[in-house]
Amino acid sequence: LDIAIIGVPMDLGQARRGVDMGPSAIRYAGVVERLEAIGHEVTDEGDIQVRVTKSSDMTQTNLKNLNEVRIGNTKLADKVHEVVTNGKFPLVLGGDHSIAIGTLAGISDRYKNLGVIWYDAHADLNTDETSPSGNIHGMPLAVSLGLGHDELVNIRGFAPKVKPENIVIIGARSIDPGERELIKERGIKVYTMHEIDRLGMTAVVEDAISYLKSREVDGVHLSLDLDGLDPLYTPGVGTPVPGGITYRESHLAMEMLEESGLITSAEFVEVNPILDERNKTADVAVALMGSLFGERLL
Ligand code: DIR
Ligand code: MN
Ligand code: MN
Ligand code: MN
Repeated sequence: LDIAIIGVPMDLGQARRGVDMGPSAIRYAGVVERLEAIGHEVTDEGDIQVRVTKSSDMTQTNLKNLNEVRIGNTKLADKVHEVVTNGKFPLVLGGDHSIAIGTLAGISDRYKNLGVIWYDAHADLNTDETSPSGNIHGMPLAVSLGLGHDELVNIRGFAPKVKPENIVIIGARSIDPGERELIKERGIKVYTMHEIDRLGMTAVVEDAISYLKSREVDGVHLSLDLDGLDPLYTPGVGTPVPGGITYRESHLAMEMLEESGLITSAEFVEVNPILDERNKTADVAVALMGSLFGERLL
């Protein structure tokens, strides 16, 4: 593959500082070298500029940092679109999960029937009306469905970016009331920790793959929030939730996704080195990328 790495030092979609250093931590953990060793062509496109000086929030809204989150995501969307248009595989490094708004906006006019795998402890399906926190990192999947604040929904001038029936959530264990309603109303496919415990990760990923194939998707974006894993393995995240996916299950999932040949773009988000233990979370992110991009022991 021809992989283009894009860093997004975004920390304005949630309340804890430090997640803007995620892209640096992941680079420090050796992402470029790791993917090159597999045999891929890797270009580091650098970071998207996020914090803008003299930006004021003119909009009446309960969403935190709406203006800067919108501007950062607009820049990211344009960059991702450029990379995809040039035939490269976008690998986006976060930053908080609000950046999925820009990533999906950039990909989705190339893939008209895009599938999305959302690997996360959370559903990220809140809107400006349902959000208990006002944090935009809890909203990107809803925004991509065309739900929520207009300024986020309409990035790159079209909406929605994704169809609800093309979404698969894996690892959910913290879902807010408004999100639960939306999941039921739109029939979004969710494998909670219950299904992972009960069926095992192999069956869950097999099922997710055949579901997306039955939807006849023309590409699949993997959006991996490191808090999808148990905080035992990825302590460097802003909103850890106990009872999560293990390190081995996550490698297995990545290997199965690689074998499926379905994945056409990916992002790894919510790495916060300030909250981490010796860059453990970034190391796990890079190890999982190894599996996702075809690293094998033998
Ligand atoms: C919560 C937390 N559902 C919210 N969301 C998080 O604020 O909307 N997403 N942490 O990753
Ligand atoms: Mn998330
Ligand atoms: Mn285009
Ligand atoms: Mn999460």
